[in-house]
Formats: sequence, C-alpha cells, structure tokens
Amino acid sequence: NKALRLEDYRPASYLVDSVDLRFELDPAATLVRATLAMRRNPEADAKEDQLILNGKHLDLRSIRLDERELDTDHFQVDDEHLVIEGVPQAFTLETEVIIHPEKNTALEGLYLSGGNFCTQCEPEGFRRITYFPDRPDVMATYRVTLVAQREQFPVLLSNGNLVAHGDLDAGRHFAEWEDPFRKPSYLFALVGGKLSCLEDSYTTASGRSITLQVYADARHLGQCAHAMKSLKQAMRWDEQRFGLECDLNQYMIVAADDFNMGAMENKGLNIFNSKYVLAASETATDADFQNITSVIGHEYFHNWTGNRVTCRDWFQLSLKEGLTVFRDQEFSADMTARPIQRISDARIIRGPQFAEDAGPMAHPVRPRSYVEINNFYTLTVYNKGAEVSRMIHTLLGEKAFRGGMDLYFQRHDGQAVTTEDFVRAMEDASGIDLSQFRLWYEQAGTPEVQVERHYDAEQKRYCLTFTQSCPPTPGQPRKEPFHIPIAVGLLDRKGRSMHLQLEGESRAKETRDRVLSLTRTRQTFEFVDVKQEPVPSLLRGFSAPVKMKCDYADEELAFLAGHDEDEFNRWDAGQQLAVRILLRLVDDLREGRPLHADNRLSDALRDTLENPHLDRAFKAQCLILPDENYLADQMDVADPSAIHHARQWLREHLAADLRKTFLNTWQDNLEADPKQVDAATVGRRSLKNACLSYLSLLDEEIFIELCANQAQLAHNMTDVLAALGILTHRDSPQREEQIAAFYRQWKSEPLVIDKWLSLQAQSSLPQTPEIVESLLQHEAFNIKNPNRVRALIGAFCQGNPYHFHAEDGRGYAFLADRILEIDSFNPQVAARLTTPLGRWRRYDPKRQQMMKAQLERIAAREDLSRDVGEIVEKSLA
Ligand code: HT7
Ligand code: ZN
Repeated sequence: NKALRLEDYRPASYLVDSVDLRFELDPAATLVRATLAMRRNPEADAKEDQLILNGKHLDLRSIRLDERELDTDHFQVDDEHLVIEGVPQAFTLETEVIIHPEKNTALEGLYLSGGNFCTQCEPEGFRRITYFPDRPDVMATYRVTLVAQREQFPVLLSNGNLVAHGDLDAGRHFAEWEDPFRKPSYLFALVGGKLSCLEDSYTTASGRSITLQVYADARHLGQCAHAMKSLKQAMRWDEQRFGLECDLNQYMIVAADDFNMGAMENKGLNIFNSKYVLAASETATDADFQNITSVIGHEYFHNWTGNRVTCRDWFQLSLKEGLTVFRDQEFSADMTARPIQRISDARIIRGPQFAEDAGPMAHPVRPRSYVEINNFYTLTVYNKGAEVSRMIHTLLGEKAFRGGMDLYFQRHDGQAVTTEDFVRAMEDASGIDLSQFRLWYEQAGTPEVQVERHYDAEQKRYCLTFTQSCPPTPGQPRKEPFHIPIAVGLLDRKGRSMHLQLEGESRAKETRDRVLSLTRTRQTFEFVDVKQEPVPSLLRGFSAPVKMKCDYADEELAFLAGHDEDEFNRWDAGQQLAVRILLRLVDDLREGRPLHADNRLSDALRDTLENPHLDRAFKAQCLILPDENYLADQMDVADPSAIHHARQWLREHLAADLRKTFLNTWQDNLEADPKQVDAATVGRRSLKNACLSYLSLLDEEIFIELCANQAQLAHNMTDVLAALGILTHRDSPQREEQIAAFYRQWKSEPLVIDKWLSLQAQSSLPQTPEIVESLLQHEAFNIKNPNRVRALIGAFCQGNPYHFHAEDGRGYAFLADRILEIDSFNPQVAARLTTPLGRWRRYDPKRQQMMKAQLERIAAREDLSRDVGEIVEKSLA
C-alpha cells in the first residue's frame, strides 16, 4: 500500500463544469447515469490527453464521449480507475453503471440504512457511485434526478432546490434537484425512503426566509425539536459572531441509524448519525443534548468553512475541520457556560489527543503523507486543529481574527484552498507575523514547557523562565521551537490577580491577565513591581495544547484550586493535585505499602462544594477525578490494575471524608426538573448525581436503594443512567433487576440500548469480560451497526482499561478477533477500533508482547483492508 505525499500534489488534468446524474434507485441494483461536461484544466502541468477517473466497485454498462459510444479499445478499467485515451479539450462524457446499495456494508457511497437510501461521499465515497475525478479541487454544479418506487421510497432528496417531481409508470416517481453552488463531489448527497419531516423556517439577518427540515422515521419525529432549535441558534450565532448568513433556500437534515461517523455537511442536505439528532429528556442524557447542539452547529458552520471555501486536497483537511471545531466550540460555549466547555475541550486534547501525539500514528495537523485518508479524521486534525485556530485567535484578538476571517472569505469564496491561504489571510488582516506559528501545522507531537520561577524580594522582580521541547514523532526526530501563547496571571497571598508589568513596559496598562509569546527554546519574562512572591497561574484557559510542567508544591495547587480567578485553571489545579495523589497511591500499591489519605484534596473539594459563588456544573466537573486512561499516560510504564485500585480507593476515601458535604449538596440539588435541559437544571443534575456516586461508595445500603429507586422511577435519562451507572459496578440483586428492567423498557429504542450496552461494558465487576462476550450474541447487538459496535466493543476496549488490559491478555485477543471480523465488511470502523492495541509500547514487557502478538496476527490476514493495514503496520514499525 503506497503512501500519498503532500509534495506530490498536482492540479487535476481535467475539470468538470457540470454534472447531470440520474439514479434509478433499487436496493439490489441501482442504475446511475452520469453526464459530465468536462474540459482540460488550464492550470495542469502536463498537456496529456489521457483522462483518469476514479471508480470503485462499479459495474460499467456503457461510456459515451460526445454522444458516441466508446468501445473497449478506447478505455481501460481496473479496480480503482477508468482511463480514457485521446480525449479532446472539452467534451461530454456519459457513463452508465450499476451499483449494489444493499450489499454496501462499508457505509461509503450509496447504501441502505433502516431500509432508506443514503450516501456518504467524504472523503472518497463518490467514486463508489459513479466514475469521476473524485478530489476536492474539482468543483461542479449538479443536477440530480432520482427515480424510485413511490410506495417504498416516498421521499427523494438531494442537494439544492427541488425543481420538478411527479409520477412515472409502474408505481415509480421522480424528483429532480438542482444545486446552484459549485461543489466538490464529496459534498454530494441523496436520500430516499420513508421519512417524516419536522419543518420550520428561519429568517436571515438580511430578511431571506429559509425552509428548515429535519427528517427522521415517523416514530422519532417527536425527538427532533432540539435539533431544530439548535440549527436556528447556530444560524443566528454565525450571523452575529462572524457575519455569515445561510446561502440556501432550503436546509435539510436527515437522521440515519447506520453511519460511520457523527454527521456529514453535504451542501443543503446534511446526513446525521441519528445519535446527533434525536433527543427527548426521557431517552437522551444532558450530554446527548449538548452533543447535538455542537454537532448540528458544526455541520451548519461547514457551510462556510468547508463548503463555500473548501480544501484543495485531503492533506488540508484541518483547514475545514480544525476551524469548524473551533467555531462549534465557541458556539457551544456561548450556548452553555464557557469554562465548562473549555474543560471539556481540554479533556479531549490532554487525554486522547496527547496520546495520539505520543503514539505510532502521530502526525501533524496538516499531515505530509497518508496511505488511507479515512485514517486521518483524527483528534489531531480536528481537535488539535481547533486549538491551532484558537491560538491564532488568542494572538490576534477577536477583532483582528474576525478581520482575518472576512479576508479569507473575500479572497477564497468558491475556491479549494490550503491551510497556508488561511494563515496568510490572518497575517494580512492583522499585520501579525505568523511565520514561526506555522510550525503548528507542520510538526507533530505535544510540546512540553518546563517552568522555572524566581522572586527577587529586594528588587520586587519576578522571573518566569520557560524551556520548551517536543519529543520525536515518526519521521520527525527533531523539532524547531513553536510559537506558544501562554496566558498567565500572578496571584497574591489572598488569591487576587496582581497587576502585570513586564520589564521595559510603562505602567499605564491595567493588566491582570495577559498572554506571553514563547518563541525561543528558553525564554525569560521578567515582571517588575511585584510586591510579594506570587503563585503563578499558567496557561490560563488552556491557551496552548502543550504540557506545562511547574514544580508547584501541593499547597500551591490547593491554593490555586481555591482561588484562581480563571475557572479553567482553578479546575486544572485540582486535577493536577489529584493526579499527584493518585500516582503516589499507585506507587504505594505497587510497592505493597499501606495507602494513606491526603487531606489536601478533600479540603479543596469541600471548599469548592461549599463556595456559593461557584457554578453547579463547575463543581460537578471538579468532583470527577482524572480518568484511568489519563493516569496511565502520566506513568512511564502504565499499570492499569494499580491505577484502577488507587482511583477507587481515593474515591472511597473522599466519600468517607466528605460524607456530610456530599449529602447536603445532593439534598440541596434534588429539585432538578426532569423535563428541562437548560444550563442551570443540567448543572443541578450533574452535581447531585456526582455526589450520589460518591455516597454510593459508603458502606450504607440506603444509597444503593436510592440508586435503584432512581434507576427505576426517574423520568429523565441522565438521572436513570447516573443511577444505573453506579449500580453496574456493584454485584448486587439491584444491579441485575435494574439492568433487566431497563432493557425491557427500552428495547425498541436502539440509541437507548447503546447506553445499556456501554454501561455493562464499562463495569469493573470481575465477570465483565464474559458479559461483554455474551452481549455480542444478544438480540439487541448488531455488529454491522457502527453505533452498536462503538457502544459495546469500543466502550470495553477504550473505556474499561482495567479489564481490557487483563493480565491474561484475553482483552487483546477479544479486540483482535472483532477487528478481523469487522474489517471484512466495514474497514473504517475496524480501523478506528485498532487504536488501543497500537499503544503497546506504554505497557510492561508481558503486556507489550501480548499486544504485539495480536497486532501481528491482524497483520498476517491476507485480505486486510488498507485502513486497518496502515494502522497495524505503523503500530508495529
Ligand atoms: N466532514 C465529515 C466527515 C465524515 C466522514 C469522514 C469519513 C467517513 C465518514 C464520514 N462521515 C462524515 C464530518 C464532519 O467533520 O463534519
Ligand atoms: Zn467537520
């Protein structure tokens, strides 16, 4: 499998001006007739007359060039291409192919979900529909005719505007759609089937009315209101924050049960994993509601960052994804609470993204090569990419960043461009030099920043010296220093932020919070007129995706956790303190020493819980101890078992220490209206359930009874799941009863059953591996459905490190078996499951050997997909 390299990019030899597509939709055999108006690309280097089109799993029926049938002497077809020799400067190409949606289990191209036709074309699915130059820099207008049996497929949708529809012979009907915007093939979509629609309208800032439609199966129509509300909020937000208005007459969202990822921003016809559309407070958790808001926002924001301005090639993926994640994070922060959103963003970066940066698949935000592009829809491209946009925002400020966005659209609307074009627009609009900053796109790995501090009491000077380094990553043994924005504050003894004045500056500015630009390997910032030795608050708001290392004393962390004005850092200080305590406990456990309590964390948490000025949702976040995967990443050699027991021990210790505070807080927050999902009610629910989870660790049956009652009687899924989640770790009759009752109640709601599967997969009970094996055979499980796979297999292998890394290696064998099984029908999903095995270097020699053995077993499979092949090969390299 050959790698593609960024430096090999060449413009397409032929362009497509317009596309006319006719689909005769039939689950077993769909006929696709494509008429392409093509011409030689004046920008192409070679003046060849050979036309190469992409095409995969297509049964070619006929080819006509300028209305003349081509015979087999004039073209060649292989598994991936159609090559036509001797084409003229400009011509019309007509192809007819048959495809087989019913057999499409890879869920790329045209496939069936719940009996409905739908498509997924990004990144390279269009080539599974018809022969085409399937690359994002070939943009065309589309006219699409869909023909199908009316009875079975009453709704027929595609991008753009409906221009004609009507009945045909033999029970068939048709719909004709025209999309006036030029678009790359990856944004093409069609949907056909039995769907109901929630309709509304939106009036843009300039007064245009847009029809909004959310399509789902009839029985789920009542669960579409939150998606609709989120869409309208996103439209308003983008007008207000970025001055960007929706350009469509009709905006459609369709919920599909079988979907490889979260959602897809096809022009005017977004297709969503139903998980990110459907929600009611009885069936979806507060987190589900928030995810829906953010994914609906994300896909909508793509209409400008991705669709109006798209990517030149897939190496530029973060141009649209990183920027759009930044936009959706900002949107969610405005819809809920900014510090909570930031904590959730940072959890992803510091957990799985840093792990990706430290693993075998580490790659820059703009990768330089790939074997299978589907493997590069990663946390690095998406979430680190968002951090890169955010850092530009931090360095430029809101006004200049907005100026950069305006200039970017002014220059590039309707074009397929690069991350370089984006950075240049930011530079030109702001006058700020981002040359060194560009390294964030080019260099992989997580920078580490070591801090030294020095206070000169006599001179009243305070120095912060930062030293940055970045570990080697595959293909990049040495790194140049990054341009790192470090937001800082200095706290006095009372916890107030001090005035910040750097050496050489006048005192005029009243600044208590500022951004330092670290650009050199080692750099000192000297603050003057510092009246007392401060405690520094560093990397406020997580201002850069780096590991900041400061030799804080435990007391200083506790002080920051109690006083920092920056809520993110206040939370973070508590987390850092918890990590230290947990890692000491891990050491004690490994050395067979008795475990000792450390009251600093209890005291800090008590102060937080009793502080009337802090938000409830924030308090709930502070109660969540760093998770087992994150703790494993902080160790030289990860010990999943010791980590699990240490964390459990600390939770029990905190429960005992803070019993009274937890009980009071739980009681004070019981009144959370089950039907409401506003930020205040969500905060209340999260806090009372966090307290209940601690209380349940006490040896008091009453709390288990409380959980059982809550699981059985609550009318809100967050409450039900919180209680069931507690019970799932306890070997008790209540557990069995409630798990069975939950299934009986929800067995016809697959998205709810996913929660049921995940809870069981994440249980710490010793019988969990057997339960997971047996759930594979359960009537509710379907290995062909990606949501079910993620809910059971993903939750076990990524969300239950204690059992997945069982000493006998059966977790590894279990995963390898599933990867091999799934790879034979859905390589994308199989490849994503492979990540935990790729981390083998992080474990002890025995586990290393067992994990490697499973990777080798997978690698030895003859017909392995390119998707899994690339990850396994890089993991073993
Ligand atoms: N841009 C979309 C990417 C996507 C995707 C990629 C590979 C395979 C299936 C997929 N479904 C959607 C999603 C997004 O970032 O908005
Ligand atoms: Zn996206």
